Amino acid sequence: MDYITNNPQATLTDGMHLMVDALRMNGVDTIYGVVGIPVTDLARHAQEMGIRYIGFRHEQSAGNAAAISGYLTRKPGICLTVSAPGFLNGLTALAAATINGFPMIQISGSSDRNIIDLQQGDYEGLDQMNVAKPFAKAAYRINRPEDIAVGVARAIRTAVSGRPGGVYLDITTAMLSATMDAQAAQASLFAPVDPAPKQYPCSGSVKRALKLLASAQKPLIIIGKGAAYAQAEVELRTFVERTGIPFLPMSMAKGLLPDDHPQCAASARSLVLGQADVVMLVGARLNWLLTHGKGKKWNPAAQFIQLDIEPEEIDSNRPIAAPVVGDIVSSLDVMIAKMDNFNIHCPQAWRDAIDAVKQTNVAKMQAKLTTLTSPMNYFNALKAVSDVLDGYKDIYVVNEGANTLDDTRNVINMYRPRLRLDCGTWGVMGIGMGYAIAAAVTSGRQVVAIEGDSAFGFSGMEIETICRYRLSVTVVVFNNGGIYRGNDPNLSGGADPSPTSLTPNARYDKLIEAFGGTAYNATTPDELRTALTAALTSHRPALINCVIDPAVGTESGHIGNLNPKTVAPQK
Ligand code: ADP
Ligand code: TPW
Ligand code: MG
Repeated sequence: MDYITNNPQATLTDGMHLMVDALRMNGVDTIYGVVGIPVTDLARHAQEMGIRYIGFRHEQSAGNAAAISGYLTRKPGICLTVSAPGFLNGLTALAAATINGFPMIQISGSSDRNIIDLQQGDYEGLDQMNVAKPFAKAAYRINRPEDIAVGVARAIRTAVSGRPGGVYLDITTAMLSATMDAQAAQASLFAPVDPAPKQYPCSGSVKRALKLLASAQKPLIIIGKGAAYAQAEVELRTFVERTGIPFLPMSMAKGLLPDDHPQCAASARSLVLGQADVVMLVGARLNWLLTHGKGKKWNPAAQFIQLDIEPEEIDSNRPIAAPVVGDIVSSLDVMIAKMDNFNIHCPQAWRDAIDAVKQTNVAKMQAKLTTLTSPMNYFNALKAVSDVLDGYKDIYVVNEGANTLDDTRNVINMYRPRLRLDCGTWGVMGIGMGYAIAAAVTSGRQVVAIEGDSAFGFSGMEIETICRYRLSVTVVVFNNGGIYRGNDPNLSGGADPSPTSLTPNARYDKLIEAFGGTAYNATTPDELRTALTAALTSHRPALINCVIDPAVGTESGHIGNLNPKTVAPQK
């Protein structure tokens, strides 16, 4: 199969072999995918040439794996899919990656253009590139082996430059088998130079921002996953500690500075949002997660500084008094260099007010965590998880669900950058196993995935993938028998389960036994602590079914207010 690439005498190569050469030249070391016509040989050959191929059970999980690998490594994660249905299965992950600002490339085989364009009904025929366009940062198609080098380079540069995102790269069946001169093919290959260049902010914008910050009585820094992606932890720590300003981490930015940092205001969130007079956003958008920077959660007189690489983001929801457009590391570098010219500080009264609220809220939380119930609730179960994870500060924590998501975010402290991976900007269910797999594959480290029982179901079959590749992943299923709750009635009084119900008393642990992983069932915090400790010590794939009271969840977790308000029709 590989005679052309390995034989310098050969005069011809083809699109499939050259595609692998181009990926290797660009440093691609892993492909996440599902094979079939027309990409099976491509995956085989990539593996043969030293690229790790991780085969999934569903393309959406492969796409999620590629997306989070892009977030973690700043190199685009590669997802390989077959035509039409495989492509569409992966597209959800590509769209979510674009929304989250994660660099990935979905490479999909596609069928015969002549047949597709005349809509004559090809095997798995779909006009994929045009379908992908609205869901991706960009979509490109390679029609000739001669264009592979440029096509791959273009996909990489687009994925990682500016605000990162998902790129769709269409490779046609005809292109994969089309031949070209092998020497010319090798000569055509290149890797893009500096695909994500530093972007310094202009000095006027930095001065404007520092001046505004110096005028604040109640300053606040909000850190988003853009800062985590930018790997700005060193600069951020310098800036935060030298100014003394409190900070609030967005979900995936937890750990960029440790959650137990004295300036962390996470447990006084309502206070700081409600009172801050100057807010500096660092790689965080004013989207729904921050109620668009307006409304009753915010001080109406607050003024904003925003550090972002994407100029169009500025003013997207409300006026920004001091935009700083550039990459976060460069922007913070310049701000740090210039900060001594401004009297930036944090008034003691503001710190004291925050500390007082923190103390009260931490005490309230402590009481919840230590109150035992039978069955367990989210808080006493999470206390058990937290007790164990405090000894594993380098572990990845993947997290999805509603109550399981919100309560875990609040209870489980993060101490290191980029270790918390969750549903992200869209609040997507189904990222769990894909993210867990890629975190384990890219780092070689341990992963714990804390999953609502509903959330787990979206990617649950990938536990077979976890077992097949013997990844050190422990899945903890918070099993309350449903979406939000397991005890909702069917309003008709009929026999069918309610829309939010799942099987009561399901044993998710039994699933992993089928594939040789280790199964645990935990009904008390002590059992959970013991099971999680054993699972992590073993370094083997494991699943803990964690039995949670079906009655304790809240509708939609912390965002029940987003449900449409309806009234029953008058009878
Ligand atoms: P969160 O959900 O944590 O609030 P968002 O995803 O809403 O964070 O915002 C991340 C922001 O960070 C985006 O607006 C994106 O353009 C920006 N961003 C991403 N990478 C960089 C970077 N290297 N430098 C500057 N801004 C970045
Ligand atoms: C792709 C809607 C939001 S949260 C959730 C669903 C289905 C599951 C909540 O139940 P879970 O957690 O996981 O058991 P818990 O602890 O509250 O019981 N489809 C997609 N994404 C979303 N967000 C939904 C549906 C949803
Ligand atoms: Mg549930």
